[in-house]
Amino acid sequence: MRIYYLSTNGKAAPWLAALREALPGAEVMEWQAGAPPGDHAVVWAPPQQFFDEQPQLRGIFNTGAGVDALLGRQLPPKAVLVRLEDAGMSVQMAEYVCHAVVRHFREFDRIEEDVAQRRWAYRRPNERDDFPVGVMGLGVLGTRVAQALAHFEFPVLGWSRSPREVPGVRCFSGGAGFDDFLRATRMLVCLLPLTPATENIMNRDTLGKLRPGGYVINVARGAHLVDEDLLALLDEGHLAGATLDVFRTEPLPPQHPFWQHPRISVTPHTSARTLRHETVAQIARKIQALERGESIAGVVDRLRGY
Ligand code: NDP
Ligand code: OXD
Repeated sequence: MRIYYLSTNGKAAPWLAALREALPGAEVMEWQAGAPPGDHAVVWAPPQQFFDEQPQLRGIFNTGAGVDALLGRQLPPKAVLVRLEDAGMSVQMAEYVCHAVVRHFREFDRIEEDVAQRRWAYRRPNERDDFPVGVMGLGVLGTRVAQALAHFEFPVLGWSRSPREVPGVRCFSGGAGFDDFLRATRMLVCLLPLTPATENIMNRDTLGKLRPGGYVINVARGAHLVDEDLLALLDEGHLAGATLDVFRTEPLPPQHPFWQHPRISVTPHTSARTLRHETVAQIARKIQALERGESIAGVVDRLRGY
């Protein structure tokens, strides 16, 4: 069995070593143009040329949860496309989102400003019930995030494509439930996959339905958010702020207004990093299962887009 590893970050060596250790019977190598046919590929955003040269691939394993970049390629029709399921990302995502929610709710930014001025100032505590948090996407990551927020006793709402039940979370689904979900939400978290149905989903119309003083946390993909609409709603005062980890263009261009905006916090696509050990272990288990002819979880439905 031959397995190719392809990444855009130029750090192939430790991945190759980890894959070889986890799959001792396999020939694991970095792909080069003109290389012989492989059986499986472990990839992040590979060039189209790779798929054009490897039409016989049986498994394509993404080293991330979101497969939007891969679905933009022409993939070998028979290969199963497999996404990462958690692999250490859900706890990171829960940390990140809880941090952003708590920082806003507890007004830690303002406290830091006071402290910088050596000002010993108390603020009236906010009421938790006035800060309902709505999580769009109740999959592997969204469910963990919603449950973590519920532990902090925020009112938590969730929205998904099909009906879901998550203890401690008021769940809505589909187009029919979207308006009610938005109108009941003040702090909106996006953990949707990027698909034709979810692109630009955070726009003037939808963000305008959030409760006054709304707050946006985007940890999914930059194309979920219409940048200009967010800026307009912040300027108009309907929204109080945003924490953004993902952007339409990454790295975020130096001249982009998000960098300097006083009520936007920017992080460099770092809310949930791919962890090599967990990722290789999960992918190796799935390759072995496929080789035994077993079915595996995390196979992407290419028509649905996630
Ligand atoms: P999952 O596939 O497990 O969950 C996706 C959720 O979104 C499901 O609940 C699904 O509904 C819901 N959904 C999909 N389409 C729609 C729609 N049209 N309307 C309403 N709900 C919809 O994905 P993960 O939780 O693993 O990951 C989510 C995304 O997070 C990834 O696709 C990726 O873009 C992003 N991500 C970002 C990272 C970062 O570092 N910033 C790191 C990792 C992931 P249903 O339950 O009905 O299927
Ligand atoms: C992912 C990501 O999709 O890191 O896993 O963005």
